[in-house]
Amino acid sequence: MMLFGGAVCAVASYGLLSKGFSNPSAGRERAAPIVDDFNTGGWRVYDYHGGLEGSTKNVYYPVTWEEKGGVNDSGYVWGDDSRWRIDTPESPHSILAFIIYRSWLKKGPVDLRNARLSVHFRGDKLDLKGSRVYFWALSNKLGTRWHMKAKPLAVPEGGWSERQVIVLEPDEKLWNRSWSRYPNTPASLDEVLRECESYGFSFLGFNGEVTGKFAMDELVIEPAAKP
Ligand SMILES: [Ca+2]
Repeated sequence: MMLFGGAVCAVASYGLLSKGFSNPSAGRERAAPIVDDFNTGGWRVYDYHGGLEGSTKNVYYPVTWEEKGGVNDSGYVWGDDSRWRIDTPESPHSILAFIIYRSWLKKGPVDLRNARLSVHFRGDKLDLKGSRVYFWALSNKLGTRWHMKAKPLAVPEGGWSERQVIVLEPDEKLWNRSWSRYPNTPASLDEVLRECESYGFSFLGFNGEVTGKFAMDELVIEPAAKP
């Protein structure tokens, strides 16, 4: 079953092709899946002003990479409260615990409309302070971030979650626009997902700064086929 052409070998080991990833769009153009197996690190943790009140400086700390201990004892990454900070310009306030810009990888924007995302999370002494974890997407050019509020993701304590799957449906009822650099002309969800330049996972709904260790592994994003 050749869902992704030449990239099929890269994802076959993740079991995607045999676990409900149907292929209703055979024959239509589909971008290669984005596979972060974290066997070489990557990603960062966002501290929106580095502790300097009034600063507009953005601080991105590297995640910690572990060679083993992830899913099937593979490599994985984690961040903790020594690196993240509550992002107060966001509504509601967020903590952008995991963040990546495509430009860091020297790659252009990606169309995430109707993409299928899967990921594993783990918490260790993670106190969510009543929050949950959500996927978010950003268009830097249009200066707008949306969070997929309808699809919170689980973070089990002391062990890895199952592979969690969400479909990034471009339906604004399922999302919350949490920030815009241009409040009078924020970008629509469709615009942000169509040319997504940055994405990641946030804590939302906390009653204080989330503390502890938050780990991620085997993130796979499969762009939808072009209509
Ligand atoms: Ca891994």
